Amino acid sequence: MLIRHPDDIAPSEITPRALFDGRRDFLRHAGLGVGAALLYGALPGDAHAGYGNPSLGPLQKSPFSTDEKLNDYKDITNYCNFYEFGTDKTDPARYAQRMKTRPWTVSIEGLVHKPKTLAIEDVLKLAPLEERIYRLRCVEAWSMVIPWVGMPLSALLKQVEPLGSAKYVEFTTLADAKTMPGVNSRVLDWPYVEGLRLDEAMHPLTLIAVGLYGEVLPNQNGAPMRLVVPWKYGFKSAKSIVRIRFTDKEPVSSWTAAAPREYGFYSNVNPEVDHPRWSQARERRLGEFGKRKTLMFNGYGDQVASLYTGMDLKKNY
Ligand SMILES: Nc1nc2c(c(=O)[nH]1)N[C@H]1C(S)=C(S)[C@@H](COP(=O)(O)O)O[C@H]1N2
Ligand SMILES: [Mo]
Repeated sequence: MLIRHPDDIAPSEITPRALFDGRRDFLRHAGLGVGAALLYGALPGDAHAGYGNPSLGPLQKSPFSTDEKLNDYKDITNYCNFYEFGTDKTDPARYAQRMKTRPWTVSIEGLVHKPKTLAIEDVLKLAPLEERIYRLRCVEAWSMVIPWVGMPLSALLKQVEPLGSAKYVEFTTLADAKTMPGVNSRVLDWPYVEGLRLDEAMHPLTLIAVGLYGEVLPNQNGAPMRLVVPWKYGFKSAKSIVRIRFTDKEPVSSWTAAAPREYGFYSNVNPEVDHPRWSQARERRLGEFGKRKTLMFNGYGDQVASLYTGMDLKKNY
């Protein structure tokens, strides 16, 4: 699998947007769905590119992808939560260009045999890059369908050989007051921290995303690497990760620290457990009028419900 780096890609290689959109429409109208997309994806030179960032293609297609209509690149990159840049949805698009994503390292440490600090270039070489089309469901009751590019988080975690005593994984993200204006405000305790149970972290659906729409991840979506945990509320998917730590204690995430009654450790998408201040039964898909029903585990129950057998999900919200 050839992984190309931003500098290797000539502007002439970038597929114009119309071509990409045209192909998607063709597939949808022909009713061919994911099967045909698999074939197309295997063709050399296929790249869902053309929005401005360097292409990451060619990409493997994932059987875990949904075939729902994708949200526009514009919505995905201009309607963001990244409080380090401000709390308005458009703040990240406006200010995140200041963040420096090269050089970038992530340290993987804690209860492991072989702690490591990896440069982002080395992370990109750990596994073939895949396209994963996932639903993202924010706790604020909106949702999107996003064509991520990434690799299973497990590919990264295996590098350090976790100890038997490791039960949880904690993610810490960048907090640089010089380039991130929101870090000077008190909305959250910085740096942003999130956590998963080890089995959730190792689950094949759990993704380290490095791109979207076939291109390098825009800064506002968490460049150069962010977590994507599609069956949990969006805030579990930490952006711009700098440290991953294995622990034997449940990590305290920033949102839980800020409001423990509102944001629990698990934060699995669950239409039956309301946020104390609003319902989680329905959601608005960006670009649609009206609301649709929220699905248990955001629709990923077949794959993940077994992680929680015997647990009371009203208590473990
Ligand atoms: N570092 C960091 N990561 C973060 C956040 C944040 O404020 N800071 N917001 C979270 C929330 S609430 C959501 S819904 C998703 C949004 O991801 P997107 O903007 O790429 O759609 O990022 C999550 N990751
Ligand atoms: Mo969110």
